Amino acid sequence: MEPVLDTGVVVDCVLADGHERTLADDVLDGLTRPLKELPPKHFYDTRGSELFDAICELPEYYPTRTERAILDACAAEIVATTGAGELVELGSGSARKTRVLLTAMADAGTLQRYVPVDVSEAALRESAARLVEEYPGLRVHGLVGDFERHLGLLPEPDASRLMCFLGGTIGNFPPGSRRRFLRGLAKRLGTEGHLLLGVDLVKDPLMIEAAYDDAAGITAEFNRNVLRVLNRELGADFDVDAFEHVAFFDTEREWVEMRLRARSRQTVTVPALALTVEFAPREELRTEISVKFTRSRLEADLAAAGMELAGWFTDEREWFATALARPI
Ligand code: SAH
Ligand code: AVI
Repeated sequence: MEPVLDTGVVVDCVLADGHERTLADDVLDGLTRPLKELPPKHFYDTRGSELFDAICELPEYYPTRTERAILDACAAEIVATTGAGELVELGSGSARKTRVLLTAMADAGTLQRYVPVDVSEAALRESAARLVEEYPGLRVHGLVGDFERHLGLLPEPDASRLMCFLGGTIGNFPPGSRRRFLRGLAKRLGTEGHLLLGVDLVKDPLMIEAAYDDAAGITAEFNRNVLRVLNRELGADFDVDAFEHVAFFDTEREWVEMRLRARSRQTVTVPALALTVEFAPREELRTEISVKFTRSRLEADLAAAGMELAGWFTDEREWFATALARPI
């Protein structure tokens, strides 16, 4: 029998195809509402993940580089406080900033295992392969799945657990489900575990709007990519160019919204769902909200989820924050 090569990487995949991501249910539910809406997780096929990586490099998109600078400054302190040996990462994507945490754990001599969770299989497999090469002795146990539905399938902790949710992705949840989600995370930390949350902060609306409507049009392409996913996965016939990208900051709710606005009347069929959807001229489809936080808003969310702040790290201009939380 051929010897099985021990690459240090195990990947559990619980998503068979687009349907497994609840795409069909979400489309049927979301496109038949008075305000049409789709959840943002469907952006992230292989092309969507690449477009997101390109967004992270844009001059207007400040969250990625600001969060990285915060992590550079505070990773050693976080590892010392938590004694973490295992890093679980939700929505890990290409795991670029994760290296800052893994390096701090390696430097402290605690690093054992990395557990990335993402719906984007290609991004997860590529980053897992690169990380085991970069960190000798690191074990990676990935989960290709939906962090809203599959966290029960995470491996049991095998060292003190630090769970991280970077990039401000927690802001893509509406407020009610955000608290429910955080409550679920608290249960997976164990008594010794910690949660590290990246949150984008409330600031000048013009700066936020520019970050979600860049001059090069990459965010617009990322936004329209969800229509390509529907065309491919469900046989829909969206004319992708007939929809324009819209991004605006809602000052009352303190979140930025991305929408797709029909340039003219559109009739779209979705054969897989036996569905026909009409868009009036200028009718909008909401594709994402991205909540901007204050420290007190996050503290209230954590309290509602049975957690408390154990650390709050931010940049000089207070554009972004990295919050360390633990169960009460
Ligand atoms: N953490 C990275 C990537 C953020 S982009 C960073 O900070 O730059 C959001 C990531 O979450 C993407 O990789 C996307 O594929 C993943 N994602 C979005 N919704 C998800 C869901 N419901 N379950 C699992 N992964 C999800
Ligand atoms: C993944 N998430 C935190 C990004 C955000 O900023 O809300 C997704 C994104 N949407 C547009 N640009 C980036």
